[in-house]
Amino acid sequence: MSSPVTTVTTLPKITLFQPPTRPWGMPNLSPFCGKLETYLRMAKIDYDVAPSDMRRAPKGKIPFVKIGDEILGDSQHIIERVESLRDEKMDAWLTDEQRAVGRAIRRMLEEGTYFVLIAARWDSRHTSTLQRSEFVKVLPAPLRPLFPLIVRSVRKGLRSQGTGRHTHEEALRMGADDMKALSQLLGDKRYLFGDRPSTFDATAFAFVSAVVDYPGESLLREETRAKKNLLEYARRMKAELFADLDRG
Ligand SMILES: N[C@@H](CCC(=O)N[C@@H](CS)C(=O)NCC(=O)O)C(=O)O
Repeated sequence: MSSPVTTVTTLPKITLFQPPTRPWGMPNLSPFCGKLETYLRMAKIDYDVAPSDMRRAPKGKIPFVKIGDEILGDSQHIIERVESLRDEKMDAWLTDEQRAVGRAIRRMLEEGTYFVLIAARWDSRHTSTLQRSEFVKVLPAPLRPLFPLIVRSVRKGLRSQGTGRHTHEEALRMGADDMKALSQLLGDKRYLFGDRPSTFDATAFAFVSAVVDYPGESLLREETRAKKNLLEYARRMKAELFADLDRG
């Protein structure tokens, strides 16, 4: 699979290692993979996609990339590395205050809301159905019977991170309030900071899609879906960047 966009910048060849599926009309099961691919498409950078073999992941997480001969992990480090190689910086037009707000939004979604999203998806109502159905597709066949162990390990991770110490309702409320804040910050603008996209929109879009397109019911999903500007934002970003998505 390669991107449908036209390359405008000469960069070393980029291979994006990520799960190859696009479940439920979202760019990726992983919002961090969705974020990185959204950025590459916004920046009109050509890339190839290859399946993510975790044994090669430098940080033991997805996404990771190969840029020329260099293997790099972490969506943000990758974006910063690619930006450093480009003449045209995507966020050059932002004020210092907008950058600071963007950073706060990004860190809220990636370091806070993300764990609520995981709590919602790995809730026992969804692990035996929705979550299982898509997650096993990206696991090597011999690991698929180990899904119940993965469920246990995800829940253990949530507990040690802290989100898992709250009741399910408390955690979902925190995530829904994050999305309410995002909706208020977006207002009626096309992108987070006006008529032009910034790298922060890659995170915002990937997380909104990861919440609203996931079919499993949760307070996080229902309250986010009630924010019309977030739904419209996700719809626009998909139309602009992901015409090759199956649906949604
Ligand atoms: N800060 C990392 C976070 C990436 C991340 O948490 N990826 C998850 C999938 S959404 C993962 O690989 N989890 C596997 C694990 O933690 O073992 C980034 O921005 O890339």
